[in-house]
Amino acid sequence: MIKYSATIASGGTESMPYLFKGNIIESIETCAKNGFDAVELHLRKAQDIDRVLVKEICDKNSIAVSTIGTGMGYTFDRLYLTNSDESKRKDAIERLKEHIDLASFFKCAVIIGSMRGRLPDAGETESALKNYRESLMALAHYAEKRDVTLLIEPVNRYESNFHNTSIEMRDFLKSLGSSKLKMLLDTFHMNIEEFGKTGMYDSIRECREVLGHMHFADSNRKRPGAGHIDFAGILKTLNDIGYDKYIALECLPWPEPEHASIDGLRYIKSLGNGG
Ligand code: LER
Ligand code: MN
Repeated sequence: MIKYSATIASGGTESMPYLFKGNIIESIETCAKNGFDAVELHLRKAQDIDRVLVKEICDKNSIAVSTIGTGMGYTFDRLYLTNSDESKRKDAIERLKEHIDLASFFKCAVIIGSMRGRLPDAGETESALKNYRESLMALAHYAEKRDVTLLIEPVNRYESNFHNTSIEMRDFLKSLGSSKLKMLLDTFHMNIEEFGKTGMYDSIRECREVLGHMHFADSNRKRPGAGHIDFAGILKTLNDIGYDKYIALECLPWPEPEHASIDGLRYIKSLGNGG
């Protein structure tokens, strides 16, 4: 059965698509009260939270941690895996290893989206891709030993300039051949990058073997139902392929966090299995 998660962050700017920003403990309690099965924790650093306390609060409120989001490591600290500067690339790998350790504690998965980085606009593309591939393999080996899944996310062309589509990402992940490397599909990015009218559905079908997580946001990055993405069609496709993992609402807290989370969840649930 599909489970629902809400994005919560220890900080972040207004434009970041996390439902709740600020006090993690209060956010967990609110998400549990409002019917979410889990929270997706977006952290700049693994050390930003008291993991024992967070686990205690989750257990007390019967809510899980589905995933750890790492994008703030890129936004605030410019840490990324395609970096040609070896020492900075190592810092990015170390930061992600700390997230993997935290995920092993919560028995959840780690997202690598923005921290993939970009390829240089001219020259050095091959070496940046090589750095990226090697970094990801090192992280996959680290994650395999800790039984943690890494969710690699295609993001749209305005945020990165490689592996923007699901098929490119699927083929790349298959070429790496680690059972702990899975793909995260985000409807906001898919709406920009996938091909044709049925592109989003076809992509989900084509990627079913590697699909490990979903982010739901509407075309305007507001909660599902606030834009023009056909979530009934997406839910139907997910049900057709037997998807039984998490859907996390990674969307703007518009008009305010509680309204957005309650309304977004109610809207998706009202669509059932998409008909
Ligand atoms: C960024 O746009 C995004 O969708 C995040 O999930 C990536 O870390
Ligand atoms: Mn996302």
